[in-house]
Amino acid sequence: MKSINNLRICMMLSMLVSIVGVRPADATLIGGQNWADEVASLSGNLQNYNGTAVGAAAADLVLGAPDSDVDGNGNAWDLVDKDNVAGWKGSGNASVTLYFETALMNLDGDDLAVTVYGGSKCQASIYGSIDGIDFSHIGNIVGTKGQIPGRPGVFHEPGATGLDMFSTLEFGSLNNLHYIRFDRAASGQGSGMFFDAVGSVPEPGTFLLLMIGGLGLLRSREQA
Ligand SMILES: [Ca+2]
Ligand SMILES: [Ca+2]
Ligand SMILES: [Ca+2]
Repeated sequence: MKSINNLRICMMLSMLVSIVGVRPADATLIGGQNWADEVASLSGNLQNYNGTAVGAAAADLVLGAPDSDVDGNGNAWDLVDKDNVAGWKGSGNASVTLYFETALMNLDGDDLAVTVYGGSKCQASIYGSIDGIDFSHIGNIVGTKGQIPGRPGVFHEPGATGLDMFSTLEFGSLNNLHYIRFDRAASGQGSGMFFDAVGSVPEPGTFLLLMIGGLGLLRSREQA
């Protein structure tokens, strides 16, 4: 009898484990990437591109997976695109600190993926922190001269690397970062800069899944 009870307990435990295992993954993990969960703090003039959201309401638009470049052409903001970004233009200081429930790990190579659109003179200084108190400089994202197409509001990703959709940063000796801070570091014409999403660099296998998912989405759009 005892062994049957033990078996039952084992079964219940394994069911529990599988329920836990199949729950819609941690909210932070979407598409295999660990995206920012909360805005820890912000200061200065933060807004989305058209200024329909400002301050905290704008900062919230950086949380979660990228959702602004709806037509997926790498530019914002085409007619179908959404203004789900936060950043700055014009002049003044701006800073936003994002919190990650699951710490960002120091991987081989780049560690942080930033979906960002900016002018040719945009510049942000990026800092990381384990505890939200002590911040270390991770790097900068800087606009590229001649990378602004002719029509206003249609920006390329500044300093995009081989990962194409993202600017990426390497943590150096840092690891397990829960906080990432973006500080505005340039002002005036061409310094506009808007962040769509901030997350971990996708694992190589995830790229394939994202590509397959993207193809499926294109197909369903074509059929619609
Ligand atoms: Ca677009
Ligand atoms: Ca690294
Ligand atoms: Ca967004």
